[in-house]
Amino acid sequence: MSDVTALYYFEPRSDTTPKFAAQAIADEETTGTWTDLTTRTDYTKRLDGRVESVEPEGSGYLTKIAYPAEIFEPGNIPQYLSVVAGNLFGLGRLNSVRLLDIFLPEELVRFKGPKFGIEGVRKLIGTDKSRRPHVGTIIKPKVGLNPKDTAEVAYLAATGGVDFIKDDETLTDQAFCPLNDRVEAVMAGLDKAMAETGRTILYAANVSTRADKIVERAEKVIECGANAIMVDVITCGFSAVQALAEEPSIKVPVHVHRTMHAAMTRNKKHGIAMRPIARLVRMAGGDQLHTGTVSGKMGHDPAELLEDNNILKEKWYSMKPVFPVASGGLHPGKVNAELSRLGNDIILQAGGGIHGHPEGTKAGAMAMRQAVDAFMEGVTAEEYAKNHRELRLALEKWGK
Ligand code: RUB
Repeated sequence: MSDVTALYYFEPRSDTTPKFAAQAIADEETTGTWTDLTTRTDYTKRLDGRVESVEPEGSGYLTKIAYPAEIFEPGNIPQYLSVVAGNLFGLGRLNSVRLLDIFLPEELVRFKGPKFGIEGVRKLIGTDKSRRPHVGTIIKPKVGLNPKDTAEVAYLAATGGVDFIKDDETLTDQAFCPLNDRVEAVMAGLDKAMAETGRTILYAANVSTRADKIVERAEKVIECGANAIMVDVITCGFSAVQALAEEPSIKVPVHVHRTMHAAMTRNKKHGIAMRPIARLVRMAGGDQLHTGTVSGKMGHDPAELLEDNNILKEKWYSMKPVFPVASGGLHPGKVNAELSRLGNDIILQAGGGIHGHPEGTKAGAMAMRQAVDAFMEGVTAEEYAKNHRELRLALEKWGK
């Protein structure tokens, strides 16, 4: 089996050479420690990490470290992370270190991956022929609505044209909006919308909770009618995504949100980039994953984002591609910028950009869809807005 390679950016402490700092990572994560060991016998030395390269990059260095595959337990993502993204972040010899990517041999990528993936989700929605981008919404306000009002907002968004509706990350099973009641109410609203429009609209109920309850919670919401589920991968863990995706009784797409990710991903010098997270979510079986926008409200690096989305979509052993989700501060005026950079295999999600429309949720959903239609027809949003009132009102409120 070939080695696992990890790519890091790092800045060494002023009294440490770059080579020594990189070696400290390789040692810490394999057979070594800060001193010689009497217990490091010859037969353990085959499991030593190796510094493959150290090259200057900006104000620091890039290093590739090879870890022998034998130190990984196949299928155990938490264990993979404790090697490639473990104690190294706290090493005093490094002022900062950021995991940029990981390259795993096939034997360590023997995961089922997404059950649905891009094609499976497209088939459910009915866009496998048109190939148009999907439009989703997050019910807003993110918390506060009761099940009846949540269902009404979902119904309006659905009849306005969204393909996908999700709970916000802070909404789980609070007393003001009990989860199962919410799912039953929302799905009744969506059934009505589906009967009226003939379209399937997915609703991902947020099942994020403690490890020992999450599968049970997902099974219950599916029993209540949910046709998708949502989980927060950083707060619940990769194991939660895997448990949900690999559970045979769960036959709906798994939407993966990433709240808290920026604590790791945002700092360019320290932490974990989105790329390894994207790879692991694909392995764990997420069908849709938030990766960011090129023009939205969250910090973003378009070059990194494009490559992250590529990691989700490119051929990777036998695993299906994951649908990337662009979300955060989007509105109809930003659709063209997003689609021109991100392509058609994307879910554009707008919360405020739909429910904040001057004429309400339904008009907001219509405006988002009109902006997507304009893009598909190769027309600017301004041009399209001349004959589409909802889009015009959105552009007047938010601009481009
Ligand atoms: C967006 C929203 C999402 C964030 C997550 O709401 O609720 O949770 O986009 O960010 P709005 P990311 O459309 O009102 O801004 O997708 O970057 O993880």
